[in-house]
Amino acid sequence: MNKKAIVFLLVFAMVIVACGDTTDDAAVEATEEEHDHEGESTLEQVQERGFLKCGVSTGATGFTEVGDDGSYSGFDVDYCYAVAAAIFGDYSKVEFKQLTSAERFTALSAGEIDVLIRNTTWTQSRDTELGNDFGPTTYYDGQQLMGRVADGLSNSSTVADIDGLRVCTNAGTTTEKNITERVGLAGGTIQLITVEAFSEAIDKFIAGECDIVTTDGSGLVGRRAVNDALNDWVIFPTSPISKEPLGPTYRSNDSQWADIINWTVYATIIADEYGVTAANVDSADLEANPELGRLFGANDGELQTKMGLSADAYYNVIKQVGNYDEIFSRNLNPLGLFREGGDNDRWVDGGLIYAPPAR
Ligand SMILES: N[C@@H](CCC(=O)N[C@@H](CS)C(=O)NCC(=O)O)C(=O)O
Repeated sequence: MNKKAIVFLLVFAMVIVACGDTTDDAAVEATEEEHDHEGESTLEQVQERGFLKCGVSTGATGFTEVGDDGSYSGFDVDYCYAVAAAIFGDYSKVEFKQLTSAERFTALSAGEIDVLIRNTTWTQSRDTELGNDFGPTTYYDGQQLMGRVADGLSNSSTVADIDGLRVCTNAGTTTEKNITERVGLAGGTIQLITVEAFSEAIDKFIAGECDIVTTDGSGLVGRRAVNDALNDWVIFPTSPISKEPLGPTYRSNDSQWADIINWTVYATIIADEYGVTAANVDSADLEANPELGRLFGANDGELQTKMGLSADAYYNVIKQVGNYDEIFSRNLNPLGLFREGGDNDRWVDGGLIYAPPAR
């Protein structure tokens, strides 16, 4: 530990004693580590450490799942793997940190993680007040509600139909703010019950302790898909009550790091535009498609090396993790979530998934 770090820790310890407060060991360690690496870029810190620290959710079907063997999978998890593939040429060099909604931004600002990829909605206050910057939206979502047919609810119900009901969701989310605002506008009142992890909201829902659960539509579809108890539950309204653009989040004013994350996402989108997949990337015609050539390392890979990455960084992303469509399809199609005709379709097909040119 250098001198600065020791002084910092002493001052920090004095503040804690003075306030009679307790603190989170992990946050102290993370801050200590940050000070040890003062002057180093995020990329240098990650490269020196040898792995990426990626913040994911405590469990969101299709987005972050942990198998019995401790292995991670899901749409968000795949984007963590993609960033590791870009940096190390090895997608597996990731340490996942599961975070609840309420914990996520503190963990990011304390340096406990390098990037947050956790069904996180890009909002103005999170962008401007909380010290975050946001990468490209990887999944365009919107908030919906789930309730029981037995309570007279159907998929054509609206927020006006939940007056007087008990509504469960997790804390620290756009979800809790949106529902309160929308119910108020509809002239109703609800009893809002907030829990720490969304799985607790589902447990309460099943136990009959709440009449409605609400979160991003994908979260509801995911839970319903894997839970027999929820088969006769309906998701409404058909048009979501909010916009929830989900994507990677990182500390603000970290331009090189932002570029690395952003272009990892764009690389998966560009590869999808050309139909280049993990299986066929080695036979892609890079001369006939110069944009692909540049993305995959032509001209000594100057587009990538100028960002601090190896020339073949984005080739590795596609080879090891796949393009946007592969990532979407393998994780979300099994739940009944499809791109076709929706916001997550390619821009050329009427959707919003679009990348700037690799040039
Ligand atoms: N997109 C919203 C909601 C995010 C959220 O917490 N979603 C739930 C439902 S998918 C979740 O991830 N739960 C997992 C957890 O609580 O860790 C936000 O950014 O505030």
